[in-house]
Amino acid sequence: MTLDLETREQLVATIRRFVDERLLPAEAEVAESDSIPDLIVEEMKELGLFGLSIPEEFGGLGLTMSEEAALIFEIGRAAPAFRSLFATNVGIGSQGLVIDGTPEQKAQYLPRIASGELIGSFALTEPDVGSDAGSVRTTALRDGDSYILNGTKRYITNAPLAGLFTVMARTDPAQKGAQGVSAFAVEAGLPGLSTGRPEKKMGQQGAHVCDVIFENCRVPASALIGGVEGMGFKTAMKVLDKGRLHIAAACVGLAERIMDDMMDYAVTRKQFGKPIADFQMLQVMFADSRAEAYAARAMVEDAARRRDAGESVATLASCAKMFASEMVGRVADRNVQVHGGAGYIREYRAEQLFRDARLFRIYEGTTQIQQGIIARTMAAEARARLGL
Ligand code: COS
Repeated sequence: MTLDLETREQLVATIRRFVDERLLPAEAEVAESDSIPDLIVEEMKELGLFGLSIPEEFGGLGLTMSEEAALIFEIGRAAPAFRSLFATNVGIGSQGLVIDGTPEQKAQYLPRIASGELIGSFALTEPDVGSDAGSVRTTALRDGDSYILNGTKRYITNAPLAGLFTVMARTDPAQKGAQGVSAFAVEAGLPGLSTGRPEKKMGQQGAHVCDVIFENCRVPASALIGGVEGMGFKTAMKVLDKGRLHIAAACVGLAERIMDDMMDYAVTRKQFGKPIADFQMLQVMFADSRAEAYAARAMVEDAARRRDAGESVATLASCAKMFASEMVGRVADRNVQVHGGAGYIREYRAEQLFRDARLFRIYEGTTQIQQGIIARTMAAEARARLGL
């Protein structure tokens, strides 16, 4: 859906108000209790946040990537744990079905994912398979009208709450690489499927990750996403292309919020008889932060617009994710520095946001993986130019 400008602005304003009035005041409690209050979760559902990217025919808002990014810039201003709760439904936990699912699979799951009744989760990473996503070891072997899954998935966001997993598993053990991997929509609660203990993390308290373990877990053959074996790695890559843009937008939102915190502190805190905002060495940090966040915002907006226009944006999504996640890391670090001693103290939030931001450079593909994707595209383009 392409919203008219007024509706889009209203939606953005509604989300901004929700962030200011409901999420920011709850941040400390969420960090302390490691959970998001039920009332806030209900409000998120009512706002349609779980279904931002799900087509309208399945009950979602059917937003374009540009519209989704505009909202994520706003939500991203709050501690990332809030966004994490619904982000798998908007991104990696639903898009396998949206992009490659059969009509039956979409009808079966997307309405409940859009409403937030079902939490979707994306199970790619394994104990021995991280960046090298084509080497998935979990197996899904055909047995009559079923597949039998065996293996362990690791660091799976929202797995403790999930009702549906998009699971990448090897259907053809003879194929060692990406070609032997298929994607499955696997419902929680099946015999042979269990989840591990939620991990204790560096930051983002309130968001939960754990192992997902398959022990002779029988799933119906109809769970094979798209109904075609061997397409799972490509499905995962397409999902991640979109996911990386979403993450980049979240980084922009968080950086903009951190800059607000930084400047509020800098104009009120006085040293040597004047606000520390007046000191040139700090001004360098402010200006660099503003310019870098603006650049990241422009990258996300451009890549999102191109994706909406039908262009392939895999490389641009990697550029945006790499730049924006590194950028928010620098901004979060400068904020700690500007706060001085207070930057190390829990009450001031600077240290929490610094820890929260650290994950962005890692998940949905590390900075080094993004660099590899970008560089390899550049080399392919050069070879094509030179006819090599
Ligand atoms: N969209 C569609 N298809 C894609 C694609 C994309 N973005 N990227 C790759 N493919 C296709 C390729 O075209 C190739 O197809 P063919 O076999 O038909 O030629 C196939 O997928 C295999 O691709 P490739 O050879 O590039 O795979 P690699 O094993 O070299 O892996 C990287 C590529 C490293 C980019 C991939 O493994 C990756 O993204 N790793 C990071 C994983 C990640 O983000 N993990 C985070 C956990 S999820 S939160």
